Amino acid sequence: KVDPATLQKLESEFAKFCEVESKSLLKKYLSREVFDKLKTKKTRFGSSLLDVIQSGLKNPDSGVGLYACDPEAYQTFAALFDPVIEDYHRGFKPTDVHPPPNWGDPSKVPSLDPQNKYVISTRVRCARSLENFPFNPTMTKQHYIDIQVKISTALKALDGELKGQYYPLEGMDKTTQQKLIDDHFLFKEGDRFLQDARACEFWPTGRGIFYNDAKTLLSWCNEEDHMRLISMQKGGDLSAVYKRLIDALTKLERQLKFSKHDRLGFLTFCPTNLGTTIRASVHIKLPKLAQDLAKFEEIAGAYNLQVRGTRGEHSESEGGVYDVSNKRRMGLTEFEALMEMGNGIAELIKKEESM
Ligand code: ADP
Ligand code: CIR
Repeated sequence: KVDPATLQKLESEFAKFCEVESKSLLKKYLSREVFDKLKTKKTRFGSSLLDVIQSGLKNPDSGVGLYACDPEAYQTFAALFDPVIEDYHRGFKPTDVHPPPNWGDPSKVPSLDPQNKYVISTRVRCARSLENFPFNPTMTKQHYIDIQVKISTALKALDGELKGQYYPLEGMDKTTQQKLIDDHFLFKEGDRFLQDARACEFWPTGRGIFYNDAKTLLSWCNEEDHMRLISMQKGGDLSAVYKRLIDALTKLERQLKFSKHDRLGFLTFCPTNLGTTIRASVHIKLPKLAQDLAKFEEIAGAYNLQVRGTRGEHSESEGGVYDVSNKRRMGLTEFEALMEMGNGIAELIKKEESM
């Protein structure tokens, strides 16, 4: 049971949140009824509802506003997570089961922009958690260190085009770090949504980045998730980007055991990343469509696409460049998630050309 001080804090924070305006899914689904049902619950890791919702309470401009403080949170706080998951992943119901992994045939993926007119670069990433480790807010300093050893060791086994090196954030000079961020290779530092979810403890311990010489295969260690694997390159060759991700992941799977849930698929810290965990994106310039951002977002939304700024989530567009990706990651296969982006981008380009 939750201790009286936490319960009191939950009650007062919830009362305040009821007065605040917010478009977040937390606001939409944390009714008094759901709150009362969950406020005294605790997971085996000792996490309470406060640990799940604290980021969204402090940041009313969140899109979502909740995180799974530990792997059990999805079960314990299902009354809140389930409707958020159903809303974000476009109709994935509490009775639905995420399909088994299916990467399809990467050679069947068409090029996004054969004339090289609109697409600047293409990126596909996935997220993985390591089995038997908790998530950020419940991780000790030793967990961060142990995960970094496991992941950097596994990455060392990659060879050929995939061969690269792991660079811990600890000891990296600020200029190098900033250049990697500016070039879209490295995660940013000081994300307030993650900080307020207590996902940045012991920073920079255990955090780091792996990349090959060409910086076309990258991996992030212990940022939002234990591991992110990223394949990216200039231009619109989605097939090549996707194939590289599959090759690297297949090799890593031989050495690392990843957390997978019977119903939810691969487990991640943020409910938006569950299931396939795939975010396939392009950096794209569509000057006519982008003239009216609200309209652009509405059209993209009709193809289940999400629009982000040039530096990713919660950033603005720079020089007319947008990051457009598949929004849902659950209730469909990896191949379908990828093609959702591919097909949607083809439609957006058609629309741009007809304007
Ligand atoms: P994610 O959680 O998917 O990694 P973010 O929105 O945090 O997403 O973005 C991470 C980084 O990846 C940012 O620097 C962003 O600009 C970069 N990025 C995303 N898509 C592309 C792309 N198609 N080409 C180049 N950089 C990209
Ligand atoms: C928010 O609610 O805006 C942040 N907590 C981020 C949510 C989405 N995160 C993601 O797609 N990885």
